[in-house]
Amino acid sequence: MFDSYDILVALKKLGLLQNSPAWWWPNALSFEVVIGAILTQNTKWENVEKSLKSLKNYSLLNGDDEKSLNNIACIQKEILASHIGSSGFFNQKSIRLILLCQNILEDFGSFGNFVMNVDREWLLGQKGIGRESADAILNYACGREVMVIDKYTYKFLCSLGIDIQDYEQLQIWFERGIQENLQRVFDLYPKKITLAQIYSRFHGKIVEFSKKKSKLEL
Ligand code: 39A
Repeated sequence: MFDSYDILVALKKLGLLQNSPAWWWPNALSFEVVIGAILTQNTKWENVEKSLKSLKNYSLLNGDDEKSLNNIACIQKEILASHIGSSGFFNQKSIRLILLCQNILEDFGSFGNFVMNVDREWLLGQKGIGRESADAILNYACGREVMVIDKYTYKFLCSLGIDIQDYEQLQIWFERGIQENLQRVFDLYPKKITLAQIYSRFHGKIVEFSKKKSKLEL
């Protein structure tokens, strides 16, 4: 029987992230990930990139996390919706993003404090944030040791003959294979790397592999 360590080893040999950022998700460990995690719901990543570009062109997302958080918390919902049209469900996503940013400010005071102190329960209590978005924010924006589970990870494992439908059980399956082989996992990387980044790159590899595979199947 194989485990997720064996999958990581196999995917690592394919060099799938050669042209990707260090954490795979662009501008990881920044406020932009919070926006991207909501925008990517029910749409393709390429559409999210267009929305993020529009927000950047108008300096609403500007590389300063605290200013960007304030910008989105204070923006009119129609204006935000006009920038994120490419991501679909733009009215709903606009309202949810603004509320989320207002709640971050109200409960944490700053993005820096949010990164340090937010937990999964708080995120799941926010309108429009489910388990996948919560875990994407925890791992890719906050650098926490969490493996994101999504349709790619589910279908990937299914294609290998393991059908685990429950989100948490699937997450445990992926995380367990890594944790039980931790030293061997670290030995796969030439430079020092954190467990959080290993999860992020592992998830990224599965997404990139799945996207390549579906293109080949067309
Ligand atoms: N589906 C996706 C993605 N596809 C992605 N990238 C490519 C870079 N990200 C960051 C999130 N979701």
